[in-house]
Amino acid sequence: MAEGTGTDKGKTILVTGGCGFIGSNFIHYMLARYPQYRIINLDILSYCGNLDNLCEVADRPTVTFVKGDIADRETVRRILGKGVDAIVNFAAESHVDRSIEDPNLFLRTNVLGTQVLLDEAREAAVSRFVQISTDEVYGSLGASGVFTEDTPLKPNSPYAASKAAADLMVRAYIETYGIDAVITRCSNNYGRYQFPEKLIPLMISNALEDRELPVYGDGLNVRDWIYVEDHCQAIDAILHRGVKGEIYNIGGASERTNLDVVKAILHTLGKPETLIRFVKDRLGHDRRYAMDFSKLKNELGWEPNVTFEQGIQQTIAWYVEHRPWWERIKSGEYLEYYERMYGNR
Ligand code: NAD
Ligand code: TDX
Repeated sequence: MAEGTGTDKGKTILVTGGCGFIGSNFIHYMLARYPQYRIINLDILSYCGNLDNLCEVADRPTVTFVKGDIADRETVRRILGKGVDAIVNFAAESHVDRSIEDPNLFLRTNVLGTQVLLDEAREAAVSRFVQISTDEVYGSLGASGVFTEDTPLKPNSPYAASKAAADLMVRAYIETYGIDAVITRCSNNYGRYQFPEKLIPLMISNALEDRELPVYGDGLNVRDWIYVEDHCQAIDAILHRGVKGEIYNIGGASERTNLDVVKAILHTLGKPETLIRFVKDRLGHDRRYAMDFSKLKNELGWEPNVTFEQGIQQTIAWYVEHRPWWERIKSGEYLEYYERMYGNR
């Protein structure tokens, strides 16, 4: 899908899961970068979907919010019937620990929801479908090596398996029906609006409250951290210039152990390392992820701009300055608000 020029009326993009962490950052990014585009945000407002993430742009005439389920065919059909140029599918159950507790919803949303979107995109002849996948589909690395787009899929958690299944469904729709789709596989994101059940916002907010910081196992698991704005830029490049049927790895070139991340947060906030508490390890805990994103760099000219040291400082500053945002979540107040606004969630 070519970029809209300054003179055309712009494209209409359906963003699913736009009230979550990466989806909301992507909507902010797209509104700033392509003011002529129209964005339709389809989000079920699950426990982590938060309209607060978009309150600054809620009044924009170019953004429409639809509360609904990607697995609800009628809703998806109604939206696509209005004329949509591209779909960027962020909507998902995204937390590994929750998938270990109960995989059911992960299959429904991540696999069946994606399949409904693919079906309806095919029916409506949508020009581009971007499936937002994850590095976790490749499984776990030892001390050396990197994931390339050709690394076999070996998901270890129910979450990762559901994302891998969705990727295979996207592939099947490309091969069987010829739909124009691409798959992105990104490493661990961090930045503003991330739900405080994930490592970085949980640790920042716990440290600010002088609560213990629960580190799983020995704390030496390694993740490749990418600043969310860099991820949004990569998706922009792939949405507009990615080649039909291709998979693109996205990474931050910032491998850190969990312990290093937690210590950096404590150090910046001037809090003692005695707040760290080693707890029981996650079941099936992947040891290390590392991404080779040279395909995206060589073919579409993308690479990350923000170093981990810059990004973590900006992120910590945001959570310090936006304490009411995460306090409302941690207290459950925002869920009560949505129940009043939108009824049974
Ligand atoms: P998130 O959990 O913060 O947001 C998910 C959003 O999807 C929420 O707003 C939620 O309400 C919505 N949603 C859930 N079920 C839905 C349904 N049935 N219909 C419509 N909306 C629904 O997740 P995130 O961290 O922003 O991740 C977004 C996507 O990026 C996911 O697909 C995830 O697998 C992928 N991803 C995330 C990371 C990361 O580090 N966070 C890394 C790589 C890939
Ligand atoms: O309390 C914690 N203590 C801890 O040690 C939590 C929540 C996590 N961890 C560890 C587990 C992981 O090794 O920190 C690391 C990061 O954990 P998460 O933030 O839960 O992320 P991860 O499991 O790596 O998955 C994330 O990146 C890939 C996203 O949640 C996924 O949606 C994405 O696909």
